[in-house]
Amino acid sequence: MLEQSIPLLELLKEEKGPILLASHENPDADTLGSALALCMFLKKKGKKAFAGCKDKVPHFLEFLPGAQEVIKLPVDEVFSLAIVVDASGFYRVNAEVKAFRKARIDHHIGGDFYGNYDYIDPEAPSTTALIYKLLCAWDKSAIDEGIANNLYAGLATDTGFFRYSNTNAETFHIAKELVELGAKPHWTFVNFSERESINKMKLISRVLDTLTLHEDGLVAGISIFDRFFKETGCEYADSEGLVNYPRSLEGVEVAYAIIEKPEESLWKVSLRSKGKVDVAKIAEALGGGGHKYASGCKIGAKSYQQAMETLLNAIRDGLYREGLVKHAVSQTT
Ligand SMILES: [Mn+2]
Repeated sequence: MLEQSIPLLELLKEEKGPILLASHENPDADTLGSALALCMFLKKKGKKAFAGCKDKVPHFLEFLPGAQEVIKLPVDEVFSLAIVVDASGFYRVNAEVKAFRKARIDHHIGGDFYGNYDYIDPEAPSTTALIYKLLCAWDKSAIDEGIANNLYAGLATDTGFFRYSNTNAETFHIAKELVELGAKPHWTFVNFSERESINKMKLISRVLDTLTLHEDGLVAGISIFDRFFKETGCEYADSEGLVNYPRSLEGVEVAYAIIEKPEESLWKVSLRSKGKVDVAKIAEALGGGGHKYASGCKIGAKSYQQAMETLLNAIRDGLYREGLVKHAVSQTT
C-alpha cells in the first residue's frame, strides 16, 4: 500500500496540536514551496498548521501562494510536531524550534535522523515531489491551485526548469499532474525569470568582475563581498543562483560562489558540479552537505584569502578523487 510507505502520513492524520513546517534559512523555492503547500493542505484538513522561516520571504519568492502568511522564526510557541523541509536537519533552520516531535522531509543525502517519521528520498528531484506523493496518498482531490503552484515551483526550480540531470520521466509525470491540478508553468517562469530589479543587475555586474578560473579551467568561481550588496542596494537573498554564471563556462567541472557574511563572521559557499565531481563530498569535507551536483557549506576564516585557500584545497581534493588532477593538496605541500 502506498499509504504505508510514507512514514509521516498517519502521524499527520492523527495530529491534533499545532504543526510547524520549517524551511531552511536563506530559503529557495523548494523549501518554501514545500512548507507552504503542506501548510495549506493541512489547514484544509482542519489542522493548526504554520509555515515558518528564519528569514523574511525574499523578493523572488514573494509570488508563491500564501507567502505573506509565513511566520518568522524563532517563536515562543511549543509545537506538537515540527517538520523541517528540504534540509538534512533542524540546524539548517538556524533558529530555535521547540516541538514535542520533530521530523524531516528531504531529498538530500546525510544529516540528522529523528526516528521513524522521517521521509527521505535522495532520488527525488525536489522535496515538493515528495510532498506531492504524501498529499496524493492522503487526498489528491484536496490539492488546489495554490498548493499545486507551490509544489510546481519547487520542482521546476530544483530541476533548473527541467534541464538538470535530476530531470527524468517521473519529473515530467509529476509536473503534468500538477499542471492538471492548476499549476501554471508560464506564470511560474515569468515570476522567477522576468522580475529582476535594476539593483540585481548591478550586483551581477560587480560579481562577474570577480570571476576567476583555477586548476587549468576545471574550476571557476565568483566572490560576493558584503560591500557589493550595500553598494547596489541588494540583500543577501539576491545572491541566489549567481553560481550558475561560473558553472556556465565551457570546460568548467566545479563552480563555486563564495559569499561574505560578516554578521556571522564566516563565508557561505555554494558549489555546483557538471557531473564528473561529487560536490556533496567537497561540502561535507568543509562541514556542509547537499547533492552530488549542488551543495553548500560555511567556512569560518579570518580573511578572504584564508577562506579561499580552504575552499580551493577542498575542491582540489575533490578533483583528485575523480582523477582530474594528478596530486591531492597534501601531496603538493
Ligand atoms: Mn530541494
